[in-house]
Amino acid sequence: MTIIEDRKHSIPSSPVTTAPEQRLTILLTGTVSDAHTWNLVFLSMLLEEWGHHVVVLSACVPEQEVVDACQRINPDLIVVSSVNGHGYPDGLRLIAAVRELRDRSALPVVIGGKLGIAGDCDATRTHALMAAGYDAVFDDIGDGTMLASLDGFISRLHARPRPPGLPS
Ligand code: B12
Repeated sequence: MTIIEDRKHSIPSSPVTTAPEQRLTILLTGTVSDAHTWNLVFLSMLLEEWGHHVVVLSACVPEQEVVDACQRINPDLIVVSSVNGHGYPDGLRLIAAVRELRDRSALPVVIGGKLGIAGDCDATRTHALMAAGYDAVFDDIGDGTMLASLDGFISRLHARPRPPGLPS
């Protein structure tokens, strides 16, 4: 009960009146080895509450599936969630596959969760994830700030004009 109350206070309030031009299409995915799903359920509900359109690929998603979804959906942002402790190697493979899409070179991609086996991802690995192509790394170090940081990151993005024929 206490934990739920603590988390409630650390989550930014929901801008349910997000202006249409600020509404992002977000591709939310787990990583290839990660079977956890409540992280994805939680994040999808939160991002929707913040006013965005969320497409969820679920858990244990092969990199190619993320790449295919990226081509199909043309998201404004990819959010990768990993909590099983293998976020670093999984995350590196995933960002390498996404960054091979030359026409998506400017697509923002972030990763977060419980990224390291010991419960956190050390600074060297965080920098390696950034160097590999992530725009932000949100490691769950238990201080409850990561969701506010994600909110801050997203608020700096603006929905790009969408090519005709793609889902809004
Ligand atoms: C339930 C659970 C399971 C269930 C999952 C069922 C399901 N359908 O999801 C089962 C039993 C299947 C499971 C399996 C395993 N689990 Co497990 N599991 C948990 C448990 C108890 C709760 C996870 C949960 O649902 N939390 C609720 C969701 C809403 O929150 P969350 O996942 O913590 O995510 C939060 C943040 O991390 C953040 N977040 C997550 N992603 C992102 C992304 C971004 C961008 C941002 C900003 C934030 C963010 O937002 C969420 C809300 O705050 C945790 C321990 C715990 N108390 O957290 C262990 C835990 C995650 N599991 C763990 C492990 C090791 C495993 C196994 C490897 C165990 C094993 N030896 O088989 C396997 C993994 C198998 C695999 N292939 O992935 C470890 C991971 C250790 C680590 N990261 O260092 C944990 C932390 C337990 C522990 N303390 O050791 N698990």
